Amino acid sequence: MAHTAKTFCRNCSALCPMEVTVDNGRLTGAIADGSVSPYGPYMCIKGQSSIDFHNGAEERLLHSLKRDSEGQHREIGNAQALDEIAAQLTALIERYGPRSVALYHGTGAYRSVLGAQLEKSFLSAIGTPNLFSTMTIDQSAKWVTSGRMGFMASGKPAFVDVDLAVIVGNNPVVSHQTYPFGPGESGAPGRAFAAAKKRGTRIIVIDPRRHETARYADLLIQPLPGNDAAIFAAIAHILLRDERYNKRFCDRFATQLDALREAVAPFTPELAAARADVDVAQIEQAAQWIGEANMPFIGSGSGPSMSAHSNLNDHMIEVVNALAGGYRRAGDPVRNPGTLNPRTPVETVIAAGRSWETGVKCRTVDIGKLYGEFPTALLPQEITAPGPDRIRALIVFGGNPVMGLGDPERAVAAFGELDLLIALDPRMNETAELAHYVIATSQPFERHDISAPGDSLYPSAFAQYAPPVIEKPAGVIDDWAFFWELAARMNRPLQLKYWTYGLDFDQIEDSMPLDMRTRPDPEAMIRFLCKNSRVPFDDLRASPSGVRPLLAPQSVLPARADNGARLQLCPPDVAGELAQVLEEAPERGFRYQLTCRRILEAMNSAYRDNRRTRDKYPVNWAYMNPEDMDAQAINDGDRIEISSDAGRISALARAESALRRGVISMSHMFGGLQASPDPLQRGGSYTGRLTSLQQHLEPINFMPRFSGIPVNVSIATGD
Ligand SMILES: Nc1nc2c(c(=O)[nH]1)N[C@H]1C(S)=C(S)[C@@H](COP(=O)(O)OP(=O)(O)OC[C@H]3O[C@@H](n4cnc5c(=O)[nH]c(N)nc54)[C@H](O)[C@@H]3O)O[C@H]1N2
Ligand SMILES: Nc1nc2c(c(=O)[nH]1)N[C@H]1C(S)=C(S)[C@@H](COP(=O)(O)OP(=O)(O)OC[C@H]3O[C@@H](n4cnc5c(=O)[nH]c(N)nc54)[C@H](O)[C@@H]3O)O[C@H]1N2
Ligand code: SF4
Ligand SMILES: [Mo]
Repeated sequence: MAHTAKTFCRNCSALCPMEVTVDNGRLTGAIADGSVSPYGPYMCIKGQSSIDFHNGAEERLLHSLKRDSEGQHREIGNAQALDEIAAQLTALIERYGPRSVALYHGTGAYRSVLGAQLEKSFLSAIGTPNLFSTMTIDQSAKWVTSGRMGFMASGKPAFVDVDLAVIVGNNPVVSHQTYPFGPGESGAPGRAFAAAKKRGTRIIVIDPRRHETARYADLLIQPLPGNDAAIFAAIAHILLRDERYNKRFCDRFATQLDALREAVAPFTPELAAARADVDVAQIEQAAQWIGEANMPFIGSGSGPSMSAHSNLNDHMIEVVNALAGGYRRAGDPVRNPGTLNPRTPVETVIAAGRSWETGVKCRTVDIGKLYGEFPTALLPQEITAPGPDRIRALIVFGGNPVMGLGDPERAVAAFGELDLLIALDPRMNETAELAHYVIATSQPFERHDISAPGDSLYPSAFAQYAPPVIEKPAGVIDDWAFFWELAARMNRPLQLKYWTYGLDFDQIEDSMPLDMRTRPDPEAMIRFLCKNSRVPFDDLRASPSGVRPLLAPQSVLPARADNGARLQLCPPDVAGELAQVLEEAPERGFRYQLTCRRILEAMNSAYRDNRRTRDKYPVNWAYMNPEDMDAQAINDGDRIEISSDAGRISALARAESALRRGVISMSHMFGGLQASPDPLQRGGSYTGRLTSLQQHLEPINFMPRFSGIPVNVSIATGD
């Protein structure tokens, strides 16, 4: 008998509420559940694909695997695998110390709530500082900015309160990535943009590509990539030149305005326009609108964070947001004050912490932690550089780092030197292929979750509890249970805490010590996470579509006293980086720059092999401007060679007039690790091959260059 059940999707941070149909122990369908959702009914194609995946598409793993001495993966029971892993980790820690163990937290781990919390407890229990995540190969430029500038504890305005949205290198209509990095709403993003247009919100998009979100733009600037620092330095220049910045805000909350004035003086709009190859008038226009706005939100996505001068790009974008006073002020509405984790925003500056300058450092570079993590681009050398405390065991939780890192020669070789590589994943991805153990984990619909990852991101207060709607296959294990079982075997007691970014796990006092003899009840753990919730757990359990608590209007509180902290608009290292940009000559000998791009159908490497994706993307097309194609006599569908100074790939060209000239736009993590002249045969082209993990790394977070990569293109010859 078929029945329906309420749950929510866990593929991305929109966490769309959905209603699934269960028939004879199988999921047969899913529709959006808009009954309580803060976005109304909404679901994207990946919501459907997660049903296919659950039913075995993409060769979902139904049991765990162990690699034998011939390199073949063979089925192994979870209890046996856990016994062996626990024994090996214990021996490594005894012999080499806790630093020999590391963990990589991938995109699949963020929305596996109990797993992610027990992961933190596990690392703390064994005492290793070696936590890496996708964030340092993504947008940790934002973390660097808050570490160098400080940030406003009042937070940024909700989209409904914004009168100007500036969207830089971010395509939320496809990626659903918005708050707190950029303006918008993650669920039903198109609807939110359409409503904003109706309200009269001005929208500026700065992106080499006229992308899906750009259809809502009032002003579209299509720069050459890697020039956001120059563009925003020029906008700061104009705002200061014309005295159009928010003087009241800056006098009260910012400092180093004189240093900033001096540093951006040479960044005339003409200089930025020439560098970015755009009209000066467009930069002047953007600055004028920013100067006129009452409540602007200037934010960015992965584009500027992945291109040259990543940290500086982000810093200058934030500088302009600060000059415009783009933060909530005392008395401003707080549309979502948090449900599970209630917050009361205060109008005060949190001082620049520069966490990477103190505390525990990497082995191979004198750099400390950024939001509790080491830079992922350093992971290969932290494994390979000789020394007693080198990383010898790596747990990959919901990730595909050998593909995500790029530079396969270096990354794959380093992973090959590990004594123990464990992949915790429901897919046999490229990293799992290299792993000694692949632990097959359950699917979201089979486990207990709570909407903690969306708690501060929803446009209004909302929470949802998702118990399993279907039983998990016998051979798979919940992510959290993997950590608990391992810790139990290693005699390391775990504690459940409500950890969120910015907190030090060890310093969180409120905890639920776990019984290490009997597997904890996941519902009891979720109940603990709801301890401070505005909606009691029992009410959440009784309302499977979620709850929107009725709250009295909340507003930002004034600070009780001035804590003395100010936003550091132009610290000396930032001024130095700006001076460097000024002197820099364009990278010679390259005709194009390759930029990043996400597709609706896939989530990085996940769902790339779903049939809904493959219908449209037998390969990740190399999109080019048609005039560029004509100039090189390249036709639609032609096989081309793309080469950077780090490597080369073959790809299939596709015309896209929405793309400006001089840019090639491609999605990442297609094509597999093996180089191949035939993209069709490999299901695409692996763009990571064009990135180096030794050259072009940023200071502080060691962000590699994944966008704005200088490349040349030629028509492929032979096979
Ligand atoms: N459907 C789907 N959703 C996803 C993902 C997915 O794979 N698929 N991935 C998730 C992840 S891990 C992340 S990090 C987020 C990312 O979310 P977004 O950042 O919104 O992702 P992209 O679509 O890559 O958008 C980046 C944009 O930056 C532009 N760009 C490239 N270089 C530059 C530059 O130098 N300057 C400027 N101004 N623009 C530039 C590109 O043209 C592109 O439009 O999305 C998340 N959501
Ligand atoms: N060249 C280039 N490189 C890039 C990028 C780029 O734009 N260009 N983008 C970068 C960015 S922004 C990111 S975030 C990284 C992505 O890097 P990764 O996170 O390392 O890669 P994903 O492909 O997202 O891997 C997610 C894995 O999690 C698994 N998974 C999904 N749900 C669950 C779950 O509930 N539990 C468990 N255990 N596993 C689960 C999926 O099956 C998948 O294998 O790549 C980075 N690398
Ligand atoms: S936008 Fe798509 S992938 Fe993201 S939560 Fe909603 S249905 Fe899932
Ligand atoms: Mo990402």
